[in-house]
Amino acid sequence: MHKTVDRRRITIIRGGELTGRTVLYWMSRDQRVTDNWALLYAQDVAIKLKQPLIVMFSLAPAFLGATIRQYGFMLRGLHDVAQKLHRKNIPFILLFGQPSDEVPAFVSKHNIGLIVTDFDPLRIKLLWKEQVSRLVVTPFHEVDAHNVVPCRLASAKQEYAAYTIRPKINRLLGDLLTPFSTLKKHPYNFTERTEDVNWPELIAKVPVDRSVQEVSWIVPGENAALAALRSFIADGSDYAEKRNDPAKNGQSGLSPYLHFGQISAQRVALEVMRSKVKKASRDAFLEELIIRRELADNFCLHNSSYDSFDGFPKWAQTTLMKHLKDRREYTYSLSDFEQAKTHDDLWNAAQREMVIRGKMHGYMRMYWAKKILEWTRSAKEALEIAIMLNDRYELDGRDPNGYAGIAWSIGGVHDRAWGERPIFGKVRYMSYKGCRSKFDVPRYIKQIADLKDL
Ligand code: FAD
Ligand code: FO1
Repeated sequence: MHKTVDRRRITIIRGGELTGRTVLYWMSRDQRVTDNWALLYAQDVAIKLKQPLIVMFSLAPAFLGATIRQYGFMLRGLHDVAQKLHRKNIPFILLFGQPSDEVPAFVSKHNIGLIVTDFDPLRIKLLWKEQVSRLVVTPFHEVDAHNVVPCRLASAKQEYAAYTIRPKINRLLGDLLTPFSTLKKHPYNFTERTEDVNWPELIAKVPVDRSVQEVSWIVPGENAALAALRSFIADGSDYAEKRNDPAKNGQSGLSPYLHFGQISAQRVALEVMRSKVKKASRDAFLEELIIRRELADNFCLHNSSYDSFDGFPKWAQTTLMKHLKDRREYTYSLSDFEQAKTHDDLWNAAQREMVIRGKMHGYMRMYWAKKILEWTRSAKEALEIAIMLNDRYELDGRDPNGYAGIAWSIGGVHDRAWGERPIFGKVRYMSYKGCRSKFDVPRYIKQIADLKDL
């Protein structure tokens, strides 16, 4: 039925004969025009059927605690998407409200012949799709446009750790880490009237929590994402040495773009692989970008308790329960944590970095989450606080990487048992002293102190 999109990326949610009617791409996770397999597949089918192609985004009012910080970034990116699609003769339509209500109504109103959507392992997204597929009779196909190796193909079960999924992914990379085909100017017109979105008004008026301000250090959208990739490639050669040093700016800074799908991980991998970045850094980066990131999707897809204590491996649940009553030298409340009011200046700096910049350094995220375990009364409480703060302040929050990263830090997910100690049991411990041996702690603290308050 199509030549450019590998069939293994496609899951038929609802089958049925494809009749000659408009094809819809319900865009959700992969919010970009270039390098988007779901969009390319939808266009292939529409051209085969000689039909118009339209793209729709269903804007949910309150998505997993997101604030104007994340909605602003996302909507500015979608503005880019709408403009790019217009130039390809593909209308972009924004719906507002619960997707389970809006999408079925839209499908029947516009007599859609095929719904294509992108893959997302989060519970809320699986629920939306399940609700929509119960309310429509239209054929409904899902395309994994987020992963280089489609999540459903890489493994049919929850993988234990990076070392168990790595061979399964590497075996398929040759086939799937391919160049992208190009989106054509669509040859068939959608004749119904669609009203343009007033983006500045929408961003000013969208009814979301505005208590966390937008950030200005990063420009949203596909073009800015590609520029960020280019600048990472230009000076990413010491990624291997610098990536774990919060005092140095050694990460790529791509996670907000990857989270909102404003850039394709496959595009990032292709460009890094053919770049002059030194091999050790290329390998270290691709391990994170492909193996770690796709392991997180695998965790969320196959572990429905990805954001709760029951999602931890049995050994971790047992050891944490055994140490539940251990004396805590410090215990802090959610607001102590949120306002960075602990006794630990390094932890406070990481918290302030997240609150002010909306992006905590990757190395500090591990220390940050582990200390929440140490300074609360239980792993359950620690998990709730870590997820709530991460998803409220991080631009890249509400993402499988976050649920997996927090579960790794607090519940030993994708990690092994370590020497037993109070509170942590056999869950890996991290200490202030350990950080001091790894990087210039005072320098990092000073840098954060110099960040101007928003
Ligand atoms: P780089 O080092 O440049 O990495 C490039 C890309 O590789 C990242 O954008 C990401 O897609 C992927 N990657 C890197 N490290 C990891 C990892 N450990 N797990 C999965 N993918 C990874 N990442 C998020 O995207 N959203 C989150 O909410 C989030 N929360 C986290 C919470 C905790 C407690 C921990 C330990 C990690 C969390 N991570 C999260 C993973 C990781 O810290 C970030 O992806 C990374 O710091 C993003 O910055 P970067 O793109 O500059 O990283
Ligand atoms: N996806 C949607 O389809 N509709 C939304 O309204 C929406 C809001 C949103 C807000 C913050 C955020 O971080 C993500 C949001 N997403 C939304 C989902 C996002 O596109 C990703 O699919 C998931 O968050 C990651 O899997």
